[in-house]
Amino acid sequence: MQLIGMLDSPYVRRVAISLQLLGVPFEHRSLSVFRTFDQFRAINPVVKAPTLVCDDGTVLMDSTLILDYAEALAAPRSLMPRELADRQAALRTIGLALAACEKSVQLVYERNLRPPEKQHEPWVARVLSQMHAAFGELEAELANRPPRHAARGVGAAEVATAVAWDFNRRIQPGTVKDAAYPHLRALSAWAEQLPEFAAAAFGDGTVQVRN
Ligand SMILES: N[C@@H](CCC(=O)N[C@@H](CS)C(=O)NCC(=O)O)C(=O)O
Repeated sequence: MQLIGMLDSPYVRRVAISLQLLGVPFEHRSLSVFRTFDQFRAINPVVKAPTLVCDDGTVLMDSTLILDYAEALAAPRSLMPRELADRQAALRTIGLALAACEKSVQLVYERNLRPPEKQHEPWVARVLSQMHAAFGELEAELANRPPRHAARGVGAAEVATAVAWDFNRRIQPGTVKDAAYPHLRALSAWAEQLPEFAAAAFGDGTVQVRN
């Protein structure tokens, strides 16, 4: 299987870390949806990162759908809790983390892809407020439910949350104030030292997979 996309995308990084944690072997190709558009398009005409080229040649996209397939491949191993209340909590957390990623990415696109005279500040303000809300809710979730990751290991919710936080720090440093998010900082510090996170470091490198 091939995972296509760069690790400066939180969605690609989420998948790269999760595949390792699930024990699903893959090869990583660090193609950019912008700088290597044509090369990417030759693999997936829709040019969405992450793209997963399955062993039978089927091309999947969208991190959540790719991880659905990976979970099926890895079963009974899973990054999702089985118990209903825990699963519901994980789904809520993942939804918040993905919204935080989406809003962070929208800001990058607005600032970097549009010429200054075409930027629309009311839209930027709306996206910023949604991004802050998502991180605020994630922080509250972590504060209200004592994190159990250190005891039970990293799961899908922790991966999504840690990746979203790290991505935001790197692309918009200072936009979300560190001091207000002690639980997110602690989770991130814990997660980033795990081998699966370190092997898929943010940036333009390739996952150092240990199959
Ligand atoms: N919901 C998707 C979002 C993926 C996404 O938007 N990826 C960006 C890279 S961070 C992308 O493909 N951008 C190119 C484009 O949308 O044209 C997921 O979870 O995978």
